[in-house]
Order: sequence, then structure tokens, then C-alpha cells
Amino acid sequence: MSPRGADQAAQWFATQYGSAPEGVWQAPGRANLIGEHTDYNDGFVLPFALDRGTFAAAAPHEDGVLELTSRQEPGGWGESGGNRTVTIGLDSLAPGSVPGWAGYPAGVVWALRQAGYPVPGARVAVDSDLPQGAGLSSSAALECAVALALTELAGVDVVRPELAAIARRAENDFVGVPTGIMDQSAALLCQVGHALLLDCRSGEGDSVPLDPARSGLALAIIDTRARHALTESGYGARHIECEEAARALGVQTLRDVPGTGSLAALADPVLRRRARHVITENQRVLEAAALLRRGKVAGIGRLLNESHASLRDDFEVSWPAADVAVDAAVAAGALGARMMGGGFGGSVIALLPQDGSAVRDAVCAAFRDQGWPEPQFLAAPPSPSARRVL
Ligand code: GAF
Repeated sequence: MSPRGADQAAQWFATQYGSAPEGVWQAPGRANLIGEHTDYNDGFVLPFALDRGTFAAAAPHEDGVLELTSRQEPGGWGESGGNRTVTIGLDSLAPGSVPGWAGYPAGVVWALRQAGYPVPGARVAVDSDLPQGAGLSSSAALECAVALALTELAGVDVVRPELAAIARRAENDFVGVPTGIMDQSAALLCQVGHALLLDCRSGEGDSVPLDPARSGLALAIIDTRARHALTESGYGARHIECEEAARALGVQTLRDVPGTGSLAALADPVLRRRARHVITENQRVLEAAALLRRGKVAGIGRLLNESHASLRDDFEVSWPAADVAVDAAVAAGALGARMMGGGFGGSVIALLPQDGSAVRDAVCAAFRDQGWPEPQFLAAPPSPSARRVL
């Protein structure tokens, strides 16, 4: 991440609080190569960190309160005076008590304290170069940047897998969004030039080399500009359906279903489709990781296409702009493409020849034909995880 972003966050802190921050921390957004809606089913995922993310400029607060401000958000709730600062007493923190964007950092403080890390008050100024609602996990980046900032300021050492679990608790239990562990793990554990093969049951992560340029290829994110919010989408409904399918099959989670052969035992056709997606997606993740380990990046293209079809037809979380982007990209020479993230809006990931201009032109033309705003293309070099940047 550019030092310019770090300086800008520090300046934003100074403008809001009248002094310099003690440091600036950055956590990246994530792309997910493959493995969608598998994390909360104890399955496998293969995300990587983006070169964009969220900055948290921070300093301890002598009065033991949490003051928060974001360059991207109006204060709204708890706005004080002419500035855009939200002030929260640490002792009043309770799940659901802080609405809006400030719930994520406040939830991190709550979850840290619940886990036995009594972080003191702080002033935090947030800045981000990640498009929100684009399925690039801006909320996990916010949580993880703040978690890293506050633990380092307090001088407490929390190992990163535990910090990821704490950030997830902030989102699940404080904000109330039932996500899995993928996004927080990606923000805190990914390595530059690698994807992270994460076993979401054991918590074991393995870095797998991801270097499309060596094969004359590139990964691109296509932000379809159709916006989603996990809080409003059918994300929670899918989570519940997966639990129902596991119960009906007599297993703890869908991870435990050995193969699609067992699905005949599921009477409900909707639950059968949901389970089939999770089972086949887990298999695709493991196959993708094996291909990457052998340097066969091009082979991933077919798996991306299969993943998209499964998310569209079996899991039913795709959206029209994603389907149009995937079809146009593949027809114009992409080796594969699929919707990414929770679904119902956001981004597509595509594997392209290094000169991706034909694909870009074709996708933009397809959007023009539909009368939709032009999609935004972002490069997606596998980047480092969260760290102190100033
Ligand atoms: C969102 C969630 F936050 C993740 O935990 C994951 O479930 C993903 O949707 C779908 O794979 O990003």
C-alpha cells in the first residue's frame, strides 16, 4: 500500500483531533480466488490480499473513551459539534449498541475486552481506498486495521489467527452479521505473491504461490457497481439453509458430507442444491490449490467457470450484472471468471491474458447494451496482509 495513503490517514487524524497519531496501520481488502460460502460450513477457501485497504491512524486516549472518525462516512450517529467524530464510552459497549460503520471498530474493542485483552481508550481516524459494498471485504479490513492498531498501542501481543477470530466476533456478535472467518483471515494472514489455502475447521492456513504473470496471465477484479450489504442480503438465509441441510444429512456441517452421492438422502430440492454447491466448491478449492502448487495457473480458469455456475444455479447468490460480466469476459478470451464474495452485488474475479483490453472492452460493451453504468476494473496483485505503515 502506498505510503501516500498512510500520510493521508495521518493528516486526517491531525485534522480531526488536532495532534499527530502515534502510528498508522493498514489492512487489505481481499479477493477470493475460489471457495465461496464454504467458510461457515467448516470448508476450504483460497483468498488473497489486495493492494488496497483500510487505514487506521490511532493514538491512545487519556480519558479512556473510544473516539472514531472516518473520511468516508458522515458522523451521523453521535456526531459532536462541527466535526465528524463518534465518541463511545468503553464501559457502555454492548452488542447492537453502536449503529452504522462505527459498530465495526467498536465491536473490535468489545471483542478484544471479552477475550481478556483490556485495550484502553483510543482516538482512531479511518481512511480507505477500497470501494465499499463491492464484495472486497471493506468491513473486515476496517476491523483488522483497528484490531492491529489497538493491540499494538496497548502493547499486547495477540497471534494473528486469534486476532482474526476476535475481529470475526466483532462482526458476528457485536454488529450481528453471521459471516465466516475467511475475510478476517485473509486480511491478517495472506502473504505477498501467494493465496491462502485455509481450512476453516482446523484454522490451518497454507500459503500457495499465486503468480499469474509467470504464465502470461493476470487476475482482474470487475466491480459491477451493483451494491450489496451482507446485513440486508440473503447471506444469513443461505447460512441457515446450510445448517438445515447438514442436520437433515446427520452431519455436524456440510464439510462432513463425503461427496454428492450422499445428496439423494435430502428430500428438499432447494437444500439439495445448496449442499451440492458447498460440496463441489470444496473440491474445486483443493483442486485449484493443487494446480497452483504445480504452477498451472491456466488450469484455474475452468474451476472459476464451474464455481460461477454453481453459485448462480445451485446456491442462487449471483446477480444479473455478475452473470453478464462473466459471460462477456469468457466470450472475449478470459480463461475463467466468477462472482466473488457473499453475492447479490459486488465484484467478479477473472483470469485474463496479460493484455486484458479485449475482455475489458467486451464487458464494458455488454454493460452499455444493458444500459448499466460502466463497471470498474481493478488490478489484483496478491499483496501483503495487515501491517503498520507509519
Ligand atoms: C462474505 C463473508 F464475510 C465471508 O465470511 C464468506 O462467507 C463470503 O461472503 C462468501 O464466501 O465475504
